[in-house]
Amino acid sequence: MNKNNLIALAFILLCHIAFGQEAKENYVLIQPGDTEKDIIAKAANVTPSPRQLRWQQLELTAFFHFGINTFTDKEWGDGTEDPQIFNPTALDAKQWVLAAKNAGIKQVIITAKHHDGFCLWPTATTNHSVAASPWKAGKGDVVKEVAGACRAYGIGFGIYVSPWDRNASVYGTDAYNDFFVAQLTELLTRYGRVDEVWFDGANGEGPNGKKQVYDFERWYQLIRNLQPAATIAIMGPDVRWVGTESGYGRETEWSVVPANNLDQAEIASGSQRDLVFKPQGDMTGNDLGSREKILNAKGLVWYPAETDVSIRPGWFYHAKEDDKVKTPKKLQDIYYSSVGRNGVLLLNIPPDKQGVIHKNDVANLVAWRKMIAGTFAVNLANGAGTNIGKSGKHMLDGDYDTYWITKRKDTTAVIELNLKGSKTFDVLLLQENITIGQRIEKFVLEYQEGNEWKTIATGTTVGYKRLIRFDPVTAKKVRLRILSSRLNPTLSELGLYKQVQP
Ligand code: FUL
Ligand code: CA
Repeated sequence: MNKNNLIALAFILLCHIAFGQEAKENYVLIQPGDTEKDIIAKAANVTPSPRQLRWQQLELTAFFHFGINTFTDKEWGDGTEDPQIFNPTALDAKQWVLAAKNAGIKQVIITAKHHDGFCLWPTATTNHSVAASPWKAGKGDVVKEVAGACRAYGIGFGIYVSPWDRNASVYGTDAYNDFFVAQLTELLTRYGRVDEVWFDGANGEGPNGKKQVYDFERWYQLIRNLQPAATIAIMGPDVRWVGTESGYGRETEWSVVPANNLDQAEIASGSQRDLVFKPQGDMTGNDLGSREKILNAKGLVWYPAETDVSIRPGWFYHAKEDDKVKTPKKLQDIYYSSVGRNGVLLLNIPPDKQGVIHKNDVANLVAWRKMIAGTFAVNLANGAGTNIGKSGKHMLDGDYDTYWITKRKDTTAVIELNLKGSKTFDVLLLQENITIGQRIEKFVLEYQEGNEWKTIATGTTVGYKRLIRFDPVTAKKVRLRILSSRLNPTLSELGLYKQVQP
């Protein structure tokens, strides 16, 4: 061990002594001597990085799948498409962004390049781009229009760039990694701030029949250098795919999961302050982060779930799907099963051949928003008296940053709420303060009828946000019992709501 390593180790030890635990990080190593108790406490102290926290708090994000496939009426292009067919007659990126924003969406991602390799910006890397199309006489730039609209309306901007490229002649050779770096560099330097970079896992054959070995780590480093605030999603270190494209996440969703490829030496030396590799392990199974899973891990990492789904059956626009747009009720169900299950929703809204979001999609988005905004407008627990003293107010003030936490070593709690009169509600909202860690493992909501406490709903994990729906209950007194947590549980917010139906 060299001198620098020794100094770094001494620093880590000092932190242990000073704080009784490791400084807050979004990953931690499990040491051979760690007891079960140590490991559970370590898991409970892993927290999101600032870019992960910002992303989680967006709750609602959108995809715009748009490109050559919009004009061929296909889902996947093969890279032989003629750029001449790309010709939206009325492209209006402001209309896209406004439709998203009006639905409560806080960030959008444009498919700058899909598997067909056609670039929506005038790149210097290939002729297979908008520059070779008749749209705006080859002077157009879709990425720029979307980035500009996001800035104009004050929402986040992200890019989808497909590593799989069925057009690039260099695909399948080392030169492709340089080609991809050049494309990313253009995208990350020309359009101002980029908030999310989305890589999917498709790795098929290119035009020469070869597959590519992707140099992901080089790409991650480039993104960290050029856009340090951007989350790198799916095939990336910051955000994990929830595992389905249905819009439904897990009821038990831990944001802290095993990562067995953390580098002990790099972490100990302090050179690894920021994850620049994808945590490995199965991230699509039913149980990712239970006690059983983490006890056998070599390391633990904050790696939260993103739930992607399209508002239509396909990812790209097809006129034949105009009457298959998900209904407001279906979107509402998806909201509760994604955002309400400790995930971020990434809802795809594909612009049509004209270059606008179809009126059916817009109408359903508006109606969906009305239901969600109406439901969560008033917390029926507001002003309730509690049995937990002053700090009880912190979970009822509508402010995520203020929170309640148990005293001493309590990992369970009973929180009684004396509502301001008899209230009728059918939704429970819980939010842990994830800047402290994710801890709650089991809870039950009950109401008082006469002298009896009756169960309304039970749940396991909470995380950033947990929403549970149930048949309407009318009560004056309710209580939340936290039955099990990994360390002191926290609650930033607790809410009771009555659903607004369409
Ligand atoms: C997948 C792609 O193959 C689909 O076309 C779509 O872009 C989806 C979001 O990711 O991997
Ligand atoms: Ca609060």
